[in-house]
Amino acid sequence: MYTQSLSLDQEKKLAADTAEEQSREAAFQARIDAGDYIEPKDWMPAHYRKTLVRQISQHAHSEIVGMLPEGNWITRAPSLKRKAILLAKVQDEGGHGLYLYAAAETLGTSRDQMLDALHTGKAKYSSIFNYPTLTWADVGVIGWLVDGAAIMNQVPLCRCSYGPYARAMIRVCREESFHQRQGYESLLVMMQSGTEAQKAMVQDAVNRWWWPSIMMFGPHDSDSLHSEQSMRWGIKRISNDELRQKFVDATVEQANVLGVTLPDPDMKWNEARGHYDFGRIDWDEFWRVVGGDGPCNRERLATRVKAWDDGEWVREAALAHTHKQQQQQTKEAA
Ligand code: FAQ
Repeated sequence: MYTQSLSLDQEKKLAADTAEEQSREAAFQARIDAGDYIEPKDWMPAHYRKTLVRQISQHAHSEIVGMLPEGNWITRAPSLKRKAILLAKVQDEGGHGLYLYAAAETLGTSRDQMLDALHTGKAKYSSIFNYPTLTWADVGVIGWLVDGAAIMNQVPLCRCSYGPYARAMIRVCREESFHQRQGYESLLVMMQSGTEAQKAMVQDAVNRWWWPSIMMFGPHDSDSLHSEQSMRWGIKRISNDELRQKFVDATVEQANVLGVTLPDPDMKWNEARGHYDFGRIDWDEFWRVVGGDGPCNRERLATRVKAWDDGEWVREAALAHTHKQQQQQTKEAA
């Protein structure tokens, strides 16, 4: 008898909790629909928090792994001017990682947890950074195409419903615009006043980076796991396919000005759609790279793990200093 009445109480409590949860979720969705920003101390559904931690931390990892392909060229930049620009760009990417880790931390996940997930291969980062930078032209093409794709994807994130992420993205996007322009300008110099070999080097880099760049936007909307819910929650504002199309339309014109050919025989203007049609993306390649088997996945991860291990003494020293300061403050307060 006793057990039965208790379970009845439990059932009532469960029903009340469910009703309360549903009404909280409805109020939360209403705030999002009204265009409100959600702030760290506000109530949010557990899955909203989880989705944001996943996306923001993947984004942060992409920024710091993204320092590596271009970082390889800092010592080999062709002039002092190009070296200074590249140094500044790579440092900016590190800064973007830091703003983004800080934004993700406001959701209750520590930086150590996020980095551990990266280092153990549990967390993803953008597929694009698993391709090698074989020539100097690759650095320009990364600025033009990779930063160009990143801007297309990230400008709508400045209106993301989660305040700390949206605010971080405003500064990130301003810096990415400079990155895109420096890349395009360096290619323009080579295409307009370079040697035939330099022009061929630019075309070769475009051939290798084009398809991976349009893969950056993620799977087609029909295959995207998270898009529907993320769009309902105002985390994503524009779908993967729509962003990819906007990027293709803008880039074809830029390629014409530059004088390079995009390596897609099916690329052509479609009057009826008012957009460029383009060829089929090799999704097998995309998922292989996302799954850890791209040309540089192992190298990239090993470099990040080594940087983390080599930096241990810095973290220890910083923590020891903080600890000493705290002890001093306690002594002074006593
Ligand atoms: N690479 O359901 P969806 C940059 C995964 S920063 C690897 O569509 P979602 C700056 C996805 O995580 C570039 N994985 O997922 C720079 C999910 O797997 P999960 C990074 C990918 O989240 C420039 C699964 O596929 N930008 O470039 C990729 O709704 C130059 C299903 O996909 C951002 O992170 C991919 N390309 O949409 C730095 C922007 N695409 O998590 C240095 C913020 C998809 O279930 C030099 N992120 N996946 O295991 C986003 O906008 C979204 O997260 C998407 C994916 C659009 C990337």
